[in-house]
Amino acid sequence: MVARIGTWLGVAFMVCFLTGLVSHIQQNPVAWLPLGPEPAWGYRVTQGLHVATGIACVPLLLAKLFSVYRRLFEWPPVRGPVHGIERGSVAVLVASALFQVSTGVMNLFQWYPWGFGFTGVHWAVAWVAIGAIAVHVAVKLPAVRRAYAAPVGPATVGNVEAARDDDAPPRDDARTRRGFLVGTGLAVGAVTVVTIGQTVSPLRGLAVLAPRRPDAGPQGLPVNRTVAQAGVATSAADPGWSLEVVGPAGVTRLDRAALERMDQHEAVLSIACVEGWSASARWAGVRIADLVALAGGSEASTVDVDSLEQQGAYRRTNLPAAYAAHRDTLLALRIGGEDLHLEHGFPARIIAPNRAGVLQTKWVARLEVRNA
Ligand SMILES: Nc1nc2c(c(=O)[nH]1)N[C@H]1C(S)=C(S)[C@@H](COP(=O)(O)O)O[C@H]1N2
Ligand SMILES: [Mo]
Repeated sequence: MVARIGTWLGVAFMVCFLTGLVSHIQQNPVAWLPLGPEPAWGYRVTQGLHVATGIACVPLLLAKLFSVYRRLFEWPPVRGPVHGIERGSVAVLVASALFQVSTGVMNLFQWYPWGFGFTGVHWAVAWVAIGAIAVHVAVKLPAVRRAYAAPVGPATVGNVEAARDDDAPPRDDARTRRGFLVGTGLAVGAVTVVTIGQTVSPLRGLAVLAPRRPDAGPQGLPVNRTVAQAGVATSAADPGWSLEVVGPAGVTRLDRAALERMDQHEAVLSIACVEGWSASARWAGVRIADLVALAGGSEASTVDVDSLEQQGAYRRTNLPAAYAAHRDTLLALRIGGEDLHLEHGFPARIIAPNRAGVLQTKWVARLEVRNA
């Protein structure tokens, strides 16, 4: 039973780790793994999986701890060097796993009662957790093999000594273990069903525990950072707004009317928030590639994007060349045929395929085109 719950937990953690890696690299690009705008749905899937498997880890981790907790208090705590290393790795594993799952869930609710930056610490501790898991799996592999060789019946006991003693537990114990596995499976199913609707829209009616519903908000789209939170209520609504475009050809200013006179393009793209919700919309506006050309840039240019927002971690972002040149990467002016709502980034915002929600900058003030 312990081996089985451990396997599920290991798989969930691995998926969480790999999808988290994708999210981190997208926000902090590295040369060895250039992530691009294709496939358009990529981030929606990887981040949806990241949050769904993270949530599934809550009951799995509790079940796993419950099934082994007596051993956590074994005496003496250390019986030798190898045993000491193994016990130490378990301590690190339990602490880091609890830390990752709880801070991840708190981030879903944008609740930060701690004094450190969430993303940096969540990223660092992910490596600690995955390392401790690797050690734990390596140490436990023989026991896991033995466990899988037998059914979850009387002969398989997590505690091998008991089996050797011929001290086979009564049949009811086998039933209890099977029941515990089924119960854990049901708990995982239940937490998934009440949250997955935040990204799988046909199930949105069931998403009673998801902090964001994919259709709750102006223009049928949730809002993460509001105009008020960003402090742009006045500047974004100012009719005198114009976009500053800076590049090798010089500085150009374009007001909304000028942007509307340029070639308009449509793209159906989703906002996929790091917090796991995602929602699709039909966007329309000017291709970033056209603005890059106007500024004297090329297909190899990158674009720095500045928001009207004066503070906040996401007031400034960068479009790598592959994104800036993509036909569906837009400076969006409209959603579903209507002018962008102020909350969604009026007068203009970035929308690009396969891009983390945090990078889909709202209330754009300035684009700086840089040649590589
Ligand atoms: N300027 C600015 N743009 C921003 C943000 C922000 O904090 N500031 N938040 C981002 C995040 S985290 C998400 S998920 C999307 C959400 O877009 P929406 O509010 O239109 O749904 O906007 C992004 N754009
Ligand atoms: Mo987000």
